[in-house]
Amino acid sequence: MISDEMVQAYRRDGVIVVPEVLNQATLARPIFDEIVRSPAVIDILSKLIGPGLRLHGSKLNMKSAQYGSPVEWHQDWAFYPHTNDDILAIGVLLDDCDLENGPMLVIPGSHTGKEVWNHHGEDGRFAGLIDPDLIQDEIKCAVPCMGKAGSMSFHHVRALHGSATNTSDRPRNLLLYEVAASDAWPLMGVKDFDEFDSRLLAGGSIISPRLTDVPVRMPLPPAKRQGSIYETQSASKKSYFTRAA
Ligand SMILES: O=C(O)CCC(=O)C(=O)O
Repeated sequence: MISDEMVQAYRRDGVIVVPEVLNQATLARPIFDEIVRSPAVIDILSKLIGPGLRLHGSKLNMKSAQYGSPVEWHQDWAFYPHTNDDILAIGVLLDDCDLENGPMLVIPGSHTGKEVWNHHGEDGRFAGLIDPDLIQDEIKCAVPCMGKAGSMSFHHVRALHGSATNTSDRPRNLLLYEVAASDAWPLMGVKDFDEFDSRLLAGGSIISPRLTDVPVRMPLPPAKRQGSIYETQSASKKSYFTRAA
């Protein structure tokens, strides 16, 4: 795994890169795939947006104790508009979550609006967040998604949400899966059809997307630092939540 030359290089340079300490199978963390494909989760998804289901994406939002960053108010729909909005995100609580460790805050009913909120900045580029001054009334209605570790929230792709800094002395780790009805096709396009279909969770391949009357603003031109939601939102001069010093 590590040669004598590498040991010497470490002693000489103080730094080395050891290739492939973990193999691809370990890195792929099949447990994450197993969770979203588990019968209990598929049963809930089928009732909410099924029967055909496709994983759009997944990520782990980690908020460390006394620090973990806020996520500014946004709709996931602004990031990945589709031909219809039968799409949701699952939030798997990996830690017990309460008001102090930065729960996700969701504004009930906000997913039914006729318009899509503007997520662009003054420079005309996608900013991944809504100007908080424009949604003061909505913010007052926000409810926290709290529970014991192992609980899961499911929020509609057009639901307005955000989350505050973790001010507690406990971590708050949230595993997110974005799941679409399999007949919802991403308006940004499908680059690799086989890869697209490999993400089917239930039902077969679909090549006739279902089009519904949904309000859309494309997330273009991309943000200056387009990347994770934290990077995408970082260009904005406005913020609602207070950051740790
Ligand atoms: O981590 C959170 O609390 C919010 C996550 C979120 O809204 C997102 O990543 O889209």
